[in-house]
Amino acid sequence: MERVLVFGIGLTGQSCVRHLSHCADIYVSDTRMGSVNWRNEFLRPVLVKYPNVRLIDPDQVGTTNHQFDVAVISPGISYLHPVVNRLRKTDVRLISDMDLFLQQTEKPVIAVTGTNGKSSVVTLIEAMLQDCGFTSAGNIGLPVLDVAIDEHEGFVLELSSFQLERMQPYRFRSATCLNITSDHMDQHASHEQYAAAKRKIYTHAQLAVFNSHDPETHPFQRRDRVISINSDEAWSVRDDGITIDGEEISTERIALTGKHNLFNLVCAAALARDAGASMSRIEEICSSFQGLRHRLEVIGESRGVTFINDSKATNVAATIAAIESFKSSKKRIHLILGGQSKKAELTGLVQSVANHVKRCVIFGEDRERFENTLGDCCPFTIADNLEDAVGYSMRHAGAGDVVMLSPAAASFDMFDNYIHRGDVFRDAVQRLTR
Ligand code: UMA
Repeated sequence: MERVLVFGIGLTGQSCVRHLSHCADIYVSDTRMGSVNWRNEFLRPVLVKYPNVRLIDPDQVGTTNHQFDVAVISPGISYLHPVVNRLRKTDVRLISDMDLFLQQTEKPVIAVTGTNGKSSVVTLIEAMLQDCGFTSAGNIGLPVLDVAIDEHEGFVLELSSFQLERMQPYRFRSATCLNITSDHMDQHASHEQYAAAKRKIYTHAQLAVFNSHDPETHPFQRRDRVISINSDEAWSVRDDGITIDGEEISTERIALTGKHNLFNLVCAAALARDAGASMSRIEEICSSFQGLRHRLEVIGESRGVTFINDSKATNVAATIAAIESFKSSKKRIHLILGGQSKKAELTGLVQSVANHVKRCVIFGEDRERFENTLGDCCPFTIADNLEDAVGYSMRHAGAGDVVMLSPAAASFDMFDNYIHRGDVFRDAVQRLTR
């Protein structure tokens, strides 16, 4: 049997152990092995269920004492990590859970990447293709190896830059890179390397769909089959609506707001239509889909103040899009932001904050970086935690204002993930508005 190292025991690592347990000699490792909480929550259930799985200290991985045939590296571990560097110097084959999944199926796969909007577009495509038996997986929250392949006719995969950089190029039925802005600079060597990982999605794709106005997201080479949104009149975004396969749909018939969402709709429709979605189903989704949880989600109203949870905004571009989506409503925004900035350039926020934000409350690990960047743009305060940030914003907000959590940063300094952060925000709002 092959000796397989599963490095990183989160959702992906666990799915790999389940998938490989019957056919390989499995070793697991994780950089969090010293944490009691992590051992109890993640490691123990794996070792109890799979007693043959062996645990190995990360310091030992890649040394002469421990050699493997194959290593699966979880997406949360940087390819620049010293353990990965050591492994690369051995004969080990580095593969990903995506490779293991894609080796098993000839069914159509639609692949979606981009810095922002991936989950919304994947959810839209899945809904548009509901009658055609497609299901979604990947970075959206479900490891691909946990998908029941036989029960579906096709797959819509959300792929992060980490998943793309560590998988073999695959012959997707269609692929898109929605946008590329600065993100994850703590885990990629450069912006160029991050962008290259994203554009790898097109390598063998049969159809490439992209925004003609955004050259950084275009395929490296000329392709036979493309939909170049906004240069192709049949697929475009206008101020008053969108055109899908030559058919105009006005904004009154679209539930989502914000120009970035109009692009997301056209892109999702192009990919879904190619895979068999009917126009009537696409139009139905355009008029009914109101967005995802934690994504510009209206979670309550009190004394005329609207509370918006945009916890999924884990980078600067997502927060700018959130602020700009209120441009035409002229509402005054009380913005709560901060967390782990991932070494991103924050100055992109300055103009939007100066133009549209009334007050900022800054919290989290990189609060000083946010303070130094935004300090002159609008009045601000520093909060110790998210609950205090909500309380402070509420005291200053008046009727017609918006209090919005849109952090422009990752959540891992204080929360399990962006979902946990959004739930804490919601609880604080509910408690304080009772
Ligand atoms: N970690 C360590 N040491 C390790 C392994 C992980 O500290 O040895 C940390 C990572 O740095 C990260 C956390 O643990 O902070 C989770 O990492 P993981 O690789 O165990 O993640 P999984 O639980 O397997 O979840 C991953 C994706 N997470 C990441 O890429 C960080 C999930 O995307 C995805 O839904 C899941 O696989 C199934 O495909 C989440 C995410 O935050 C939503 N993605 C990033 C994003 O969208 O910005 C890329």
